Amino acid sequence: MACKRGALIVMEGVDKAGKTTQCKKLVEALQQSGRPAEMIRFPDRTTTIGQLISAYLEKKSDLEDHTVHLLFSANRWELVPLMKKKLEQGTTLVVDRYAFSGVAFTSAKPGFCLDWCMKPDVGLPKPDIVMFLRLSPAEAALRSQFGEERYETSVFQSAVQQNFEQLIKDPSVNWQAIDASQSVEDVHENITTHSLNTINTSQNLQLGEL
Ligand code: DGP
Repeated sequence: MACKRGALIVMEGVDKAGKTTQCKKLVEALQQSGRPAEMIRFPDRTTTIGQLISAYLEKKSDLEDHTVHLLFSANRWELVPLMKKKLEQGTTLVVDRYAFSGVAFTSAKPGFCLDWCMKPDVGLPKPDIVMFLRLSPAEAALRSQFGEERYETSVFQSAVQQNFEQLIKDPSVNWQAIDASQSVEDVHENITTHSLNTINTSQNLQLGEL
């Protein structure tokens, strides 16, 4: 019998919403229950393209806005062969940010629309579920100081939040909004329930494309 494929589970939201913490906890919980699972994080700063992105985020270099948008997308595309292989082998991938961050962040810049921003990511593996960790910019600001990286300002994050609220209306994507203002454990429980359902249902479905 062919091995059942893993699920592609994506976590999205503004900075400080708890995505990284929740991705790690979910992977741990899945592994402990005997389900193969791995975490992937975008941008992947380890590749050559990722290093260009990292320098840009750290404000060590400046890049034209369209150019950096395409680099973020290329950074996702370069991992596609590995992602597909892992999914086919039955490993569930828990992904910290994906194409939706690309759209929400770039379209928060003047002169960019959601439609143009989505184009370079069309054809990427489609997540079986995208969990939107919803946290108001005011609550996010209370969690801790923003760092020094580009985009880490309340004004920019508010624009990003509004863009996410538009994106989650797209019925072609399986969005699940999660109240990220709850305790870490409550959010984790909520995310685990949705993830287990998704793993069970997606194994009988073909992996789609964005
Ligand atoms: P993180 O390593 O998760 O803190 O992400 C780094 C920053 O980059 C964060 O502010 C979100 C932003 N970001 C993530 N993906 C994209 C993308 O595809 N495009 C743009 N413009 N920004 C992104």
